[in-house]
Amino acid sequence: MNIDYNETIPNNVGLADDRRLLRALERWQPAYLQWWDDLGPVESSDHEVYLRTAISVDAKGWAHYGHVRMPEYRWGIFLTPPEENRQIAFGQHKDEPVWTDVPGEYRTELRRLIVTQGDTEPASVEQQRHLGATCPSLYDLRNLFQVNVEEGRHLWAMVYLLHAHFGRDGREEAEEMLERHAGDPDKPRILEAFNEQTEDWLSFFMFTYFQDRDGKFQLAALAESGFDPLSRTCRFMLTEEAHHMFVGETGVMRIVQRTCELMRQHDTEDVRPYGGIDLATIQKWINFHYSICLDLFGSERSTNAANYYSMGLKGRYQETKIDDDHVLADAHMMVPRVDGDHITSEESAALTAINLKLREDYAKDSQRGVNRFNKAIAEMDIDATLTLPDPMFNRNIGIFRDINATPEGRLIGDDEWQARRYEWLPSPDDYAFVRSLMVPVTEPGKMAGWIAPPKRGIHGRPLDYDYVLFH
Ligand code: BYC
Ligand code: FE
Ligand code: FE
Repeated sequence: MNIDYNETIPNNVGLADDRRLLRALERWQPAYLQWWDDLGPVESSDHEVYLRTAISVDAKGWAHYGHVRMPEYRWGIFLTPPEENRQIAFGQHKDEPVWTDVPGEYRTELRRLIVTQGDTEPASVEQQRHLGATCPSLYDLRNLFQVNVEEGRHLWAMVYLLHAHFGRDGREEAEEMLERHAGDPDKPRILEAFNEQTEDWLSFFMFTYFQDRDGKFQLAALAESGFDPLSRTCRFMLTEEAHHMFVGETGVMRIVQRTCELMRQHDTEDVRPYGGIDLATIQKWINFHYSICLDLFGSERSTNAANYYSMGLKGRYQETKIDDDHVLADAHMMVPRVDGDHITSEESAALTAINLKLREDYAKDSQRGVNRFNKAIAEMDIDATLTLPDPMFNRNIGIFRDINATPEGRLIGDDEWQARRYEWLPSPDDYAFVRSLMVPVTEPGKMAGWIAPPKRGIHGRPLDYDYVLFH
């Protein structure tokens, strides 16, 4: 299924045959471009960036690579091809044919899921807009912009669903996607972690490691949806998402490597005087980003999540590979419980614990990359490990929101939390230090001193390739 680039909106959904829909999207397009200009990557509109663009939805060779100005990027609408006779895999409509139109009785819930998903995409672009000014290399600058244009496309993916399937209120929601802004006190983004700032590259790599990974898990759960257009669009988004996580994991890995090199070279843990980011600081960034991302899964017990599941709108991670009845009427799961000054757990209906299940799958996936960081540290003969903080640490949503705990999971009082939280989370001084390292490096092939070079370039290009051309 190839994509027609002669269209103003590249797509594989037959837009040319639906004039009403095409006109509605063509009306939204200038507002999107204006938003990109106002709140996308700063002072970047003249750069020519070596970007990949989707030209087909086939797993093999979907991408074309070439230098493009970002405002001219071909944002489009791409769904994976429909699976013949696909059936709903879970919930009370299990085994019924999937819906190609919105089921009227679930319209509100479905719209809400799509809006929440869509809202995060432009939010991340807004959060990252200043990073270009302090890139550690051209290679990294290009990766930042690649992630940004694809998050922009993810917004298109959700806006298409709203326009195509939700009539007037869908169009209104699409407009509001460009009116809420990350960190705006009056019109903030919907989910809390999407209102934080991402002002340094350590934060960017943590963001793409942890927050884009929430994207991976949420998209995977929505890819199971009985609403087939949502499922198909999420399936294609997941192929793009893999690169975002590659950027995050290799970015953190390269910082860890550089830190370990400096530790060995100078025989000290305190590599700050040598322009490196000490492991203790990296750990604080992990503590912060992981804990705010756990909040993105919602409450451990959630009737919303139970409803989404029973209605067949949002499944579990890899739903069809799970060996159970996919209805969960009688299934149970242990859910933590705060009992005065200690934590116990209690049996809860698995249906209401759907968010917790997804969060636990996310935690396992997050841990795997951390293990790889630790392996690299050990291979450099350094006796240190990075860890994910306990799920009780620094939480604002769910069971643990009203308690304080250390990263090891020891409950503490408010006084101790106030006195010690900057032992665990980035302090203003830590931010100031990391920001002091953020000076732009834009000579092809050169790297900032706090990060190791990548193993290889993009799409077979050498490391000193002109990944971004400035004009
Ligand atoms: N912040 O039943 P509950 C991505 C609200 S990332 C603020 O516990 P539910 C990306 C909730 O709305 C993936 N509010 O939770 C990554 C509800 O409000 P009401 C994004 C929150 O609904 C990087 C109340 O609290 N996609 O793609 O089961 C770069 C009780 O809710 C939060 C999705 O999230 C929060 N953290 O689950 C770019 C998928 N958590 O009803 C992109 C779609 C909860 O009291 N969204 N609340 O008004 C969902 O599936 C669900 O909305 C959530 C929340 C999992 C987020
Ligand atoms: Fe995305
Ligand atoms: Fe992403």
